[in-house]
Amino acid sequence: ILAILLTSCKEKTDQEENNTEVVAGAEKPNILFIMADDHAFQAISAYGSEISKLAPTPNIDRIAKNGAIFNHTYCTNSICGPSRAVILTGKHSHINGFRQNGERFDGDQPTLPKKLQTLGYQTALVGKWHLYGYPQGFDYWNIIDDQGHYYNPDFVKMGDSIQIEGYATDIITEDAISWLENKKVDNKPFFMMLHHKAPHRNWMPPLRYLTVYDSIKFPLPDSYFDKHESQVAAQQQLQTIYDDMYEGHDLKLSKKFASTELSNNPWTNDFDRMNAEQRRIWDEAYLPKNNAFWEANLHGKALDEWKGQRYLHDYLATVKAVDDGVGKVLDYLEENGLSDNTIVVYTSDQGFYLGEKGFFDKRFMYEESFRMPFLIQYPKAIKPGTVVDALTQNLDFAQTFLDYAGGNDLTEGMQGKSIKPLLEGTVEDDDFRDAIYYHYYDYPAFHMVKKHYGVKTKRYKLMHFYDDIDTWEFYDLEEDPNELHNAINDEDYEEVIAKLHARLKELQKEYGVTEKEFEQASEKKIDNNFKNFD
Ligand code: SGN
Ligand code: CA
Repeated sequence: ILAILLTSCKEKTDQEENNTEVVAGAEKPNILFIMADDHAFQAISAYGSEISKLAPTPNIDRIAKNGAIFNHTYCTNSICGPSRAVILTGKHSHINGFRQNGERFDGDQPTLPKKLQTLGYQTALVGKWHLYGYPQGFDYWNIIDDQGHYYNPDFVKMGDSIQIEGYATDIITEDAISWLENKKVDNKPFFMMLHHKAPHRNWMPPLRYLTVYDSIKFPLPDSYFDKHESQVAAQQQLQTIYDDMYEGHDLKLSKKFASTELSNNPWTNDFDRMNAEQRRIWDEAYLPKNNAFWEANLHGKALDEWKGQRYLHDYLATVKAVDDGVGKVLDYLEENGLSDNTIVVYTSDQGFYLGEKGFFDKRFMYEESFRMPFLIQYPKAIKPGTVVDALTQNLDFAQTFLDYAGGNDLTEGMQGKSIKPLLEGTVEDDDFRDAIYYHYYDYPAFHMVKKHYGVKTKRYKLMHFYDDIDTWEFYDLEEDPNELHNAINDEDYEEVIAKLHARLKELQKEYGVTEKEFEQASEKKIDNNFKNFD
């Protein structure tokens, strides 16, 4: 009898296990998409740069440890609104219609959150939006108004304008967690877009980190003083740290010794909106540093290097708060038993310069601004410590999430590819994609980076700057990883360049690029606010 009982008991357990497996297999994963604004991969320690070793991001790194890190994820158009529109639609800028900042996103078109809703998801968006017009496809949304502010920022919450006291990164994190906590329909899977404002310009750290890296001297990139001799468009940009930053607004420098009044500060509202206590703590932290600056009486190269240091200190301190926020959200998922069945992504809307070529900002198809950090965990299906070297793009995100959510039949018209097979090991990295297409349109605009488009393979890059110039650039990234020597006229590469030209044409055809794309797109701009404010 005992034997029979034991056998039947065992059978039951096996059956139960099988049942759980069936249910687990059918269960749709939650998706938590965390995206920062202008977060350079060089400032994430999982990517291993020297700078990030001195200013580590242990919580963002947790995602790579728990899951996978992508080394070759790129945007299609390195600028905020357009990148976000690509992520929402899975379509290139010329198809989704949002080519440059300041345009209005056509929210009536099909988007990822709308499709996930039809698959039974509850959806939420917290933080930066920057597509103008109210978001569609979200059951809950609370967006920062336009670019927003670091201190006491304005939000638009489900249509109502509100100002929230505090620091943007912390507010966004708290609001996201509070939505997770209070979700009305608990048996539905969730899709949340958690979009930080930080570490966007003007890099204002939280009060707790105003002096956090003061004892550290960060290495400036070797190309910090590069003069872009073979690069006409780079010669004409306005995003060089030591030429184009505003001493007050960007570098938080005082007008003179012993003063807390900021030097050149065209957008006073970033500081003026701090309350008296916040401003007191801020001034207490910056006054001694600014005094030390004035006492040092720096000129020339030393002054330029000081600017690079101040920039890195502030930028990385804002990153540290983002990392805290990621830690809080991961802890929340773990403590509430949600971790196993939740896909967590960490990325940025584009890359960013931390002094490479002397630059800040983004826009160029050069690696630092073109490449995005991309880390993903899904304990149920992704092996911890996975490294992916395939060429992937923000164009792929929508299809990837739909794939995981069981929505492969909802991808019509999308132009990317799900990366799920890469994570499951059913497609080899090198077989995923041989080349990617890029097109940047936002000119004339802030920083005056010329319009350009191009093609990139793992090893080579070909780009064409057009509109009021007509120059081609070519790089062999194995030989010249920092892209300092435009080799377009190098005869040794004639054949390679010809092949890239042909591949570029093919990609343009495949993605539906027409001649129209190369006409002036400026007339569509509604935000004309790009002049240099000197
Ligand atoms: C602001 C910044 C620019 C930045 C654009 C676009 N100036 O205008 O430096 O390039 O946003 O950034 S600021 O001093 O006002 O911050 S994006 O990430 O939104 O595309
Ligand atoms: Ca951005």
